[in-house]
Amino acid sequence: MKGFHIATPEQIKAGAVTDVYFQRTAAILDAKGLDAYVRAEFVAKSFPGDWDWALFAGLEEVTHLLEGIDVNVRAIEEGQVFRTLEPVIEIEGGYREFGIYETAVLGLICQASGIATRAARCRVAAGPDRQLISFGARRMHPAIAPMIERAAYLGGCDGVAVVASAELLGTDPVGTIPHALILVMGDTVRATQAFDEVIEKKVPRISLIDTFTDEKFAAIQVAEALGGRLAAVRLDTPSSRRGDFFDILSEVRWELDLRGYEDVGLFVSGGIDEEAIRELKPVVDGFGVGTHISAAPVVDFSMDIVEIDGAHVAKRGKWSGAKQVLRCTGCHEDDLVPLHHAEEWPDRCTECGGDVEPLLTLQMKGGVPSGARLEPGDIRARTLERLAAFGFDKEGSAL
Ligand code: PCP
Repeated sequence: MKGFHIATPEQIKAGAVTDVYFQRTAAILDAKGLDAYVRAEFVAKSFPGDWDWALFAGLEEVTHLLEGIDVNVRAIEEGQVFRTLEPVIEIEGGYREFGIYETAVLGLICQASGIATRAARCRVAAGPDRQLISFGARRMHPAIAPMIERAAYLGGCDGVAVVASAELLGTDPVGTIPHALILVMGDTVRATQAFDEVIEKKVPRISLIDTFTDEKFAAIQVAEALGGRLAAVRLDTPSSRRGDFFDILSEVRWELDLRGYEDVGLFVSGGIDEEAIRELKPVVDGFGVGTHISAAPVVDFSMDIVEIDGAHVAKRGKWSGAKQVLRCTGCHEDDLVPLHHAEEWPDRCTECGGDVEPLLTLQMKGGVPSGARLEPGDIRARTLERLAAFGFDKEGSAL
């Protein structure tokens, strides 16, 4: 029995997680004594669904993967907004140095960027005042739960549910109580009281109220049992039993307020997506989002060689030449994508006269990381500032 069906970090670092044709390419080039000094860029030609922007994530692991390989890397920062046809990474070096890592580099940024983007879209839908928690690790292979929830956190989730993920992020894991506890103890109030007695006081008391009876009555009972110690009630009611979820939540809200429990929040989970967040936001204080974020569609990046031994070369359908992405820090209107070696770039935005900043910056030289290393919380804070700068946090903003 091999154990878990996952690649080890050593296998990934050794380039063993590669499509076999890259290994065969290396063998052919070696047999022919050939190589070339290239610049290769990673670009998404399209986005999933109706996305017209995406959030970049995965660079920290790419840097770890390539550390020690004699290449230079330019990249945009993690948590940066990007658009289609804008390079997010460029690797420069002998093709034989890094060609076999194409599979792994793409794998590290496609999935993470999709998750970060979904989390950012949920963040925008929820607005700044609603709690947004990653609840979806259970939908994916446990080996990558920390990566998944790091991307969800960078994208704007306030917290993550998985202990190992929270350790990676340096945060406290966030949770409530499962149906299993209530079923084993046989009663929602008793399970909530046990939670209150046993669990350390800093953990918010959030009771799950949809196991046995109508949510309204369970909410009142747990509020009366815990009084001011009850932070919120969670409704995770499966859609098959939900009926009009907004009406149920409004009724629970009414009954709690009627009895003086205005401070008891409503927390929802189970099938929550951006649309549900927008619909329920008027009456909900927090969202636990699982599958919608953790099983986000991947961003379809590809790696393309755009310069060989200094000459602009690209395959059919791909624009050759090493590039830069220029963004106005004022209006954030359409980015410019000039040649990296362009003699001069515009330093002022033609739309608003604002400053123009190059997004692709040096992250590695000769296999030695050189970019600033930020903590996840700082990357997340920067992401939220960027989403606001793009106006994505405005009510009904164009996503
Ligand atoms: C699930 C659990 C997850 C939620 C739903 C994620 O409820 O609460 O965190 O759902 P999603 O992937 O559809 O967004 P249950 O399966 O009832 O689990 P539990 O009793 O542990 O809450």
